[in-house]
Amino acid sequence: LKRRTFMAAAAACMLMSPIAHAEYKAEYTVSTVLPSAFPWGQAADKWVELVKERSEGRINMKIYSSAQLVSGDQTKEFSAMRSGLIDMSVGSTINWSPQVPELNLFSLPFLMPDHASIDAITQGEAGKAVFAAIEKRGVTPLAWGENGFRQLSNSKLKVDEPSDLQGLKIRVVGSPLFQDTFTALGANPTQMSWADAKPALTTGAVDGQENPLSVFDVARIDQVGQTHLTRWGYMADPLVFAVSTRVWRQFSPEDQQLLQQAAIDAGKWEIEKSRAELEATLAKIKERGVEVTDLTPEQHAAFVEATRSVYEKWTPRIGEELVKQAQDAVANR
Ligand code: X2X
Repeated sequence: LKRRTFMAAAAACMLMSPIAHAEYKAEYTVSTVLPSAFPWGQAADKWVELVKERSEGRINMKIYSSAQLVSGDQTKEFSAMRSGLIDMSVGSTINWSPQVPELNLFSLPFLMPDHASIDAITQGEAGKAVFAAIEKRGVTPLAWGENGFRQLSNSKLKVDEPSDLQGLKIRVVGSPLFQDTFTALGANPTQMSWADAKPALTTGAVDGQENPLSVFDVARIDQVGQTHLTRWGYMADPLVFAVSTRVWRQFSPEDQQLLQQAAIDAGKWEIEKSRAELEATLAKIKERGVEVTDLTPEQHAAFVEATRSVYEKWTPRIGEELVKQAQDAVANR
């Protein structure tokens, strides 16, 4: 009898222990824009897999790609997470920048010349400041991933100087900074979601677009007439693994730690993988007959000069101090 009482007490204890957390949802929604065929989707897959494994099935996440939880409007993802409509996300800094102005940092033309610069920013003081800005707005950021350096494609001509862009209709993401950058270059930018981008390229409603090589490759942008590609690397969009703060608070400290470590590991894995694949991706794109243009230092300088006004206009909106921290990180990388 004594033994039985002990067992019952132990069982009751287990039920009440923080590990049981009966109030957890059966499944947490994870929003992404790009699905599993892309590095972005793979980053989310990895996170979900690691969390499931390490929590021994206690925490289950389900990915909804193509921004379907916000009807394809990727610029609404952050607000939906903040309000708790979406539990978690692996999202691009570009898509969240309308709600978090500091995220425009990464879109400043030619701020980051290489991968080491991205890392110097995200892994340093500037990265911490960016995470604090996200946190302040009701979303808890956990780790960094990478969509990548965005390269310019079009169906009309080889682009190696700003004047080549004169009058070209370019699809850009729904962020005002992009509108400014392409306007400064003399192009005719049109904001639209990713869902609308490929149809617009197909019909010729737009002449060009900008996205990382992996996106150009997997989405087969070459098949919709995009035969010219310029590797100008004018900006790169990191991905952020994040949880709605309302949802975050419901997890035990141990599980918060588990979720964050899994995001860090998934992000590192995805960043390494997507960088390692770049050369092969480039070769594949060339094999498909796309004309790939690299800029000479002089041509590069002309693009920097042509977009300087955008850099200057947006610096105060992002925050002078944050931009300075990022510039220092790049200089000292
Ligand atoms: O819409 C795009 O271009 C994409 C898929 O790269 C982003 O979501 C930023």
